[in-house]
This record gives sequence, structure tokens and C-alpha cells, in this order.
Amino acid sequence: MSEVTSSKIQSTRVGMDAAAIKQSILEHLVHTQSRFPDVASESDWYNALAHAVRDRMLERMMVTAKTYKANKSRTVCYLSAEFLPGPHLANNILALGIWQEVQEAVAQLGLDFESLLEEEVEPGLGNGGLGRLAACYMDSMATLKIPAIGYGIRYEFGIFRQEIEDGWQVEKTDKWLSYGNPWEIPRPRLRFNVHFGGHTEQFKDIDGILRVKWIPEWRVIGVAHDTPVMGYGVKNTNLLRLWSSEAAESFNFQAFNTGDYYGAVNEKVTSENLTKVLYPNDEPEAGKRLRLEQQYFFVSCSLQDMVRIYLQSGDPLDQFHHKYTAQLNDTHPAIAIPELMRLLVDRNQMDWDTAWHVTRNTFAYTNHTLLPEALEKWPLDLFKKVLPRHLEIIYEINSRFLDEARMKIHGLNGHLEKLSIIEEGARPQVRMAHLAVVGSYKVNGVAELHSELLRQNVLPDFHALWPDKITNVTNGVTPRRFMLLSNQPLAHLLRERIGCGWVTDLDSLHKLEALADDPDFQQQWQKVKRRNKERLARHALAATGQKIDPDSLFDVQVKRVHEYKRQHLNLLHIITLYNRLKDNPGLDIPPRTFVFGGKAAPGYFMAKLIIKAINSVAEVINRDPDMDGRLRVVFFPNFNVKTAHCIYPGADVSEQISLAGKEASGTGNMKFALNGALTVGTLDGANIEIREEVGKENFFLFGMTEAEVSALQQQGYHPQDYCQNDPELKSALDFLASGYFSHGDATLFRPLVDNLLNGDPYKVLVDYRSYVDCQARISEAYRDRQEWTRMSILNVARMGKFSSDRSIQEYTNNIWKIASVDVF
Ligand code: 9GP
Repeated sequence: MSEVTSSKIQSTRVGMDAAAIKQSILEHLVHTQSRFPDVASESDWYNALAHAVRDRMLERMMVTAKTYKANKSRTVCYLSAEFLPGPHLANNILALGIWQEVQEAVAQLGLDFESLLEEEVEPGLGNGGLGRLAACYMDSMATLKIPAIGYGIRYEFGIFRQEIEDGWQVEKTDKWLSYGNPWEIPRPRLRFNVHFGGHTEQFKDIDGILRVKWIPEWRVIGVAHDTPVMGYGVKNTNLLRLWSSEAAESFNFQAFNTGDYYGAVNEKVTSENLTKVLYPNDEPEAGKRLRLEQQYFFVSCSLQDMVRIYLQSGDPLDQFHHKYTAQLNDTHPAIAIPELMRLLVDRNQMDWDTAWHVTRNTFAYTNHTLLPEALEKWPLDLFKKVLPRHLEIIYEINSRFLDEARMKIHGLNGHLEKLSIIEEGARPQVRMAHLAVVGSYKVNGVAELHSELLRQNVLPDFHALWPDKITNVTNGVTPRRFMLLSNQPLAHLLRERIGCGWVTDLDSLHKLEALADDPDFQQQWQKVKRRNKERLARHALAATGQKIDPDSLFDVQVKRVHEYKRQHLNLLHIITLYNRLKDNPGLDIPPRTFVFGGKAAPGYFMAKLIIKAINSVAEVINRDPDMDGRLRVVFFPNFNVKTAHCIYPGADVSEQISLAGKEASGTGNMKFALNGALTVGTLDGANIEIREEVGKENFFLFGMTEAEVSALQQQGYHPQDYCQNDPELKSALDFLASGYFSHGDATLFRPLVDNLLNGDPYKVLVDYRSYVDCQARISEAYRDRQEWTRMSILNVARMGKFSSDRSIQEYTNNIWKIASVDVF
């Protein structure tokens, strides 16, 4: 019977040829969308196509789950408060290997494939690099056949939609679920209680053992929503399981009957608020009670789910860590450590030592930041109100850990304070990074320099205690989305010349080296870049109304807007170029278009002022007839994965100009270089490794090293000296402050200029000269198109290291010790 059923499914729902796909689309149009072709909107067709594609994935997802279950496969649980997957449809079609077939089916239906793809609203469930990295890793784990579940939060509203009004960023609610989400499978019966507040009581169990009971004050319910994540060219289809919150009692009849209509739905509103919105903070800690509740909520659901799955195997819980390894993506899910202890000790009556052994061998922690303000800390009083039992568990973990440390660092009591999970002071706090380090079997940074700075500066006492614990896994990005999908002209050329092996073995891009000097290949390379620049220009026109010239050099900085990333350094260079061209109209420099994109945290005044400054400078430059054909500046609104698809391939120059020692890794730097842009960058984060790989002659380096930054900080930094000693810098700052770019308003950019002159925490003024001179070298280099193209080809050829497949392979071999599983 089941044979018959499955072969029937095979023929009607999962056929891979164009005819079967067309049939599926039509069936879904009728049976899922309830529309007939004559009246169907683009959105109906998109949904029908998405469901047709999804059918073909679900079958694989079930076979995968069955195989993993039968094999009792060790599984990675990737716990992350953010996932930024980007649009699913095109990526899934590629992974299934049915691009041509879908195109054909869609064409037969008289539809336009590109506009159907455009219909998709992407899930913006992350802020930037951290969430996007999680999505790249999900892609690579599936492709490398690693059993994995991504666990996170199904925010009802994702990262805000950025609009630019009068040059200012305006935040609009991201209602990504308004038109439904064909990619997720709701699991209303997969639900867990999550408790908060209240107090604890001690009691003796029937064996006379002293135990603790948590009497919580309120609870919400977490409901699972699954999104399949397919590996490229393999059957393995893993799972992204996101939790949304529901009220335990969504309607209070008692209240309703007494006329209290608001009271009747109060609990529903409060409970659902928990997963309402993603905190739009990239680096700084949000410091909000709701955020702590969100973190605990998703972590608790995820661990309860892991225990549920585990117990199905019949194995004893003290072997849990053999089945699972859980990766903590930053400190956001670090509360998982005391939660697993609670589940094991309080719920399953395991003794503390065994539970601690299991816990400490389950978790590994990735640190993604060096900024002290981004290392999460929670005030003890707040923590106690929200999670009283967890605080007790943390105290116990801390006390036992400090005993262990005391013995190891015999006599050095001062160190204990630095190691402690609890920070004493006027308002004591829980240090989540310390909790994560103590409760994990491995800790990793995300680029060589970052991991070294973690060992030396951020966690030196832990490093002294456990010299083997802190390791490095340099970030990577998926070549499927960021080359094959988003740069189809390049993928085409590569297929013709070196085949398609690079899609899953990025190192094979090395084959391009032999072609770097070939004039014919160079010409084709230039054509590819030109097409991508034309596409970018079309998008820029649609998004900003600005016309940009694909013949000019496209100099691009897209990323979150933050002072440490120094978009204002870029801006000072633009003003300098402008001044030079105004003073000397005959100056011969290649025409340039500066492209910016990125969101600022809504509460981050200086970052928002930087956006306003970019737009104000753009307005003046773009209006000035003297700059026509010479200089253009555009700010691309609402930078997200979708817009990224057309921005990276169109760039000639990639701006990676953070102050050395501040950017943990960066991943945009990788995406640009993979698409043939040349980097202008500091020795920061993964820039260092990119430069090592592509060769220093193919990378535009400027600025201080991290050691020089530290030395300058030690000796005392006086930004005004730099301003006084550099007339071009002084003039650029004066112009910005004078009101020239702000319709005569000399107060608007004063805070930005004052901040640079009186403190300049990210040393913009120190690196200015070196940056501007480096930019002049770029202009010179761009004149020689042949040499430029050669450098561009070599950049791509040598970027193999930065595939997320390599990163995942390193996690697999060095941290998780997990084997791949074939799914047939
Ligand atoms: O700032 C880092 C960025 O450098 C890195 O590439 C990314 C992924 O590892 O994480 C970012 N960190 C955060 O967003 C918050 O810690």
C-alpha cells in the first residue's frame, strides 16, 4: 500500500520535468490558492509556484528525517536568535537542480519568471552579518550532509524596512507575513510551555534528596514552524525550526462576561508580544527585559524539543551530549546552559555532576564581537524577576567553577573576580559571555585576528585557565546564493571555462589563475562586470531615482551603519574629491560612483546622522553640474539580502574600512571579493586573511594595524592635531560643519564633526590620509583596465577559502566531531 502511495506521489507531485512542474503549479493555483488562471494575480502564481517547489522539497525532508532517525545520527543544533535566509524560491529551485525546467514551465504558462521571483518578501529575521552567517551555515550543513536543526524565533515583524525621507532613515514595520509564507510548515501540535517569574521552593523527594521546585508566575506556549533547508545537489534537507509564542489561555470568558472586553484578550496580547519583533540592534546590547524573555523563550522550546526527540530513541539522558552538539551563536542563546541543567536536574532528577558533564559537553560557543558594549550582561535584579530558578543555577555553576579555578590558579584571588560569571558593583550583573565560556566545551572566534584578540584581550584569564578552549573558525559565505544565484553572468562564464565544480568545491576557482592574463577571457570578464553594473544601475534608478553611469568606477560600502565601520571616513574622502574637482576642474581622475547601503539601529543617533550626511552630500554633488560625469553618490535604501544580490556583483571596489581590531570578521568583504571587486581595507577581521589569500598586490591596504591603534590609545590620542596638520582633512570637516551640504544649516552636522574632533573613538582622522592616498592609487590602477581585470580575476580565483563549506568542515572536524550522513 505504502509503495503504491509513494509511487503515486512521485508521478503527480514531485516529477522534475517541465510538464510535471507546470501541472503542479496549476494544481496549486486551484487547490491551494483557489484561483483560476484568468483572474490569478502575480502573487497567486508566485504562491502556486512556491508550493510546487516545496512539494519537491518536503519529500526529501521526510526521507532525510527518516534516515537520520534510523541512523541515530549525531546532530548539530544551531541556536541563534537571528536567521537571515533571504528569498527562498530561487535558491530552492537551484538546489533542486530544476532551474531550466521551472523556467520552461513558467514560460509555457505565459508568466515572467523574474517577476515571480520579485514577488517574494524575504524573511528579515536578523540584523546583519550574524544572522546571515547562520543562514549560510544552514546551507552548508545541508550541502555537506551534516544532520542539523537551526533553532530560532519566528518574529512576526523582522528587521524594520528602511525608507529615506529628506535624507533621514525612517523605520517602517516589516510585515513579512502579511501575505502568508509558503515555505513554512506550522506544527500546531508541537508546542511547549515556557515559564517565567515567580519563586522557588525546596523540598525533599521520596528518596529524601533535597530538590528545588520552581513556582513560576506566568507561562506562554511556544509553537514550532518548520522551514526545509535543502543541500545543493544532495537529498539532505535539514530543518529550520522557529518558535512563535501563544497565550496559554487566549480568551478569558470570565472577563468577557463581565464586560471587560480588553481584559478578555489581555493574556493573548501579552504572550504574543514575546515574538512580535526582532530587536533592531546589531552590536550594542539592547538591555531590555523583553529581549531576555525572547532569548529564554526560544532556547527553552528548543531544548525541550531536543530532549523530546532524544527520548524517542530510548537512550538514557546521560548520553544526551553524544547525540547532540548545540552551537551558541553569540551569547543570545547562552541561557541554554542553565536551562539544560534545570531540565536535567529538576525535571529529570539527574545528579548535578552528571548533568554538568552532559551540559558542558553539549554546548560550544561562537563569539562574534570585540566591542565591550556588545557582550551581553543582565542586571541581577532583572534576571531574578524573570528567571529566578536559572539565577540559582547560575550561582551554583559559578561557585563550583570558581572553586575549580581557585585550585588551578593557586593563590591569585584577583583573577577570580575577573573570571566570575557575576560582575559585582553598584548593580551586579550576569556576564553572559562568561557563562557561555564556562558552560561550553569549545569557544571560537570568527577570524584569526579576532580569535587572537579574544585570547589576549577579552578573555585572557579564561585562556590562561584553559589554553585549548578558545579556537578559531574563520567565517565563510555560501557560493550558491552569493555567486551561482546572484551573479548568473559570472556563473555562466565560469561554467564555460572551468566547469561547475566550484559550486561545491570553491577551491577549484584556482583554475582561473591560468586565464588571468588571457586577453580574450579578460574581455569576457569585463563584459560580465559591465552587465552586472548595468543591473545595479537599473536597480539604483528604481530605488533612488538617481541615474548612475556603468562606465564609472563603482565604489561600494554596504553593511550596517556604525561608527566603527567608518562610513564617515568614506564620506570625508568623497568630500575631498569634490573639493579637488571644484578647485581644479581640469583634474583627470576616473569618474566614480559611490554606492552606500545599510541600516542604523533606530536608537543610534550618530549612525543615523551619518546616513543623513551621506544623503546630504549626495544631494549637493548629484545636483552640481560640475560633477556631471565625474562624481555620483547614491544611498540604496533598505539594504537586505534581496538588494545584496544585485549590489555585490556590480561593485568594482569593496569598502572594508573599519578601525583595526573592531570588526570581528565581516562577511560582506568575502561576498564582494567573490564577485570580482577589489578591496580597499584595513588589517581588520577577515580582511587580513583575504589579503593573504588574494595576494597583497591585489588588495588596497591602508590604515593602522591593531597594535598601532592600541599603542596610540595608550600614548594619548589628539584628533585635532591630525586636523591641523592636514589641510585637505580640515577643509573636508569645515565644509561638512559649515552648512554647505545642509542648505546653510551649520548646526546639523556639528555633532558629527565635534565627535571627530573631540574624541574620535574610531580614529577616523588618523587613518584619513592613508585612506585618501590609497584611494588615489585605486584611481590610477583603474585606468589600466587590463591590469585591473587581471587583479579582479585573481581575487575570485583565490577566494576558495571563504566558502562557508570550509567553515562548516572546520566546525565539523575540530569542534563538533560529527559525521556526514548520506540520504538516498
Ligand atoms: O560584527 C560581527 C561581524 O564582524 C561578523 O562578520 C558577524 C558574523 O560573525 O558577526 C558580527 N557580530 C554581531 O553581529 C554581533 O556580535
